Amino acid sequence: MKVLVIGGDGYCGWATALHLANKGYEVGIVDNLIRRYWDSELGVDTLTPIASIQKRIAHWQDLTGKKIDLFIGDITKYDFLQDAFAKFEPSAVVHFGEQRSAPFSMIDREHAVLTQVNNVVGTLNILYAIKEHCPECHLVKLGTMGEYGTPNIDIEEGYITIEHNGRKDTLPYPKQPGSFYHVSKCQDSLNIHFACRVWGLRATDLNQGVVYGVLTEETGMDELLINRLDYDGVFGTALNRFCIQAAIGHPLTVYGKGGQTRGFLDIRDTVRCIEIAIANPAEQGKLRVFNQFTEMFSVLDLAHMVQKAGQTMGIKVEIDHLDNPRVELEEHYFNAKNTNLLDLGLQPHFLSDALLDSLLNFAVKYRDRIDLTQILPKVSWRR
Ligand code: NAD
Ligand code: USQ
Repeated sequence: MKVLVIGGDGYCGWATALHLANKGYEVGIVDNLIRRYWDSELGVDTLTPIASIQKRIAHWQDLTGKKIDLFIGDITKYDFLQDAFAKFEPSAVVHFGEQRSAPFSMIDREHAVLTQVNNVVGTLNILYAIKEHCPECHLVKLGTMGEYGTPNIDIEEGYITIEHNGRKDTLPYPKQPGSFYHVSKCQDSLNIHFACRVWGLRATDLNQGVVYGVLTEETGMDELLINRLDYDGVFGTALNRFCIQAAIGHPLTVYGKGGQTRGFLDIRDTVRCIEIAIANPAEQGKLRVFNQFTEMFSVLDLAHMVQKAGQTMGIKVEIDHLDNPRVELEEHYFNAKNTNLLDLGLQPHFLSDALLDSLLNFAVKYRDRIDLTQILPKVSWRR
């Protein structure tokens, strides 16, 4: 089976491309390497020294004998995308290729527009490419739990059954995104749903929570295959940032009260969830939605867990409550369903002392690469 991994040079995409190749799928990577450019524009860098995509792929082939095709180009350019589809002829497309940082999308008007054009146009082009080249191809699209926001009722997986004035229907779950980035994901979901209903395409929207960790079976095989690990205030995410902050003795940057609760998952489960979604495709004409996270934590819970893990390693970890640069509820109800992937066989790697330990040790190993000026948040939702 041929799987095109769009955004295959990124954090989730690289790990997934190797995992699928290891499992015997024929893999092609599409990426325009824009994420590497955005990093250099902001003056930030991954904690880990990542090789060029060409070197990564060549080294993977040397180690395993497995070939990965590479298409370098921008999916918002339809001619390029069509050409990649015609050459590769995918039976499934996994779409990670978006601008994925909430703070990046809130820098200013230009970054909000860039984010929405890049994400919405890219996804729309993929829908057209599937319709025109391979209408039976299964689209597996990375959405986000942040599409739902933090409603005061349980969060279902994509749809909710509502009774209203004596009538009943199952409808898309209401969306309350928390940044212009998250809004782009909601627009993607609407476009994919429309294409499934009107053109009969099939898709799975994976509403993923915040991913943590860096090693997977494949990316851990050799240092040249190492994955990116972001720690800066724009692209770094909560738990990864906290472990890296702890490793250099920087107080943990909890925004506001820290009662913000989110779904989280280990990157080893990200790759497995994608494999499960591909192996069990959606029905033709349907948009299926899975909530892709394994556990829920508040930001302050995570900070306390990192503090405890640091103590056992002899590292003193302080927790700071910074003025929250975002506009979000700091105390709220949050109870999201996540049974669809479990029912299909996902066996979660729950957050453990061993994982925190290995992430902290990883951060200690590369601590000399850390730029202290990139740790505090600089982007405000209010400006
Ligand atoms: P990332 O920035 O590491 O990787 C994204 C990749 O897509 C990059 O290599 C980038 O160059 C590429 N890309 C972006 N726009 C492109 C375009 N127009 N054409 C071709 N390639 C393009 O991001 P990630 O952390 O791997 O996230 C991947 C996906 O998963 C995103 O859609 C994100 O919204 C979603 N997601 C991520 C997380 C997380 O915690 N990292 C959580 C939930 C959902
Ligand atoms: N937070 C802190 N301190 C930090 C960083 C974050 O308190 O140093 C808080 C934020 O205020 C927020 C929560 O932690 O309440 C999560 O923030 P995050 O930066 O870890 O994640 P987020 O901005 O939501 O975005 C990340 C990915 C995005 C994905 C999303 C999944 O960058 O691509 O869509 O996680 S979710 O959060 O479920 O929407």
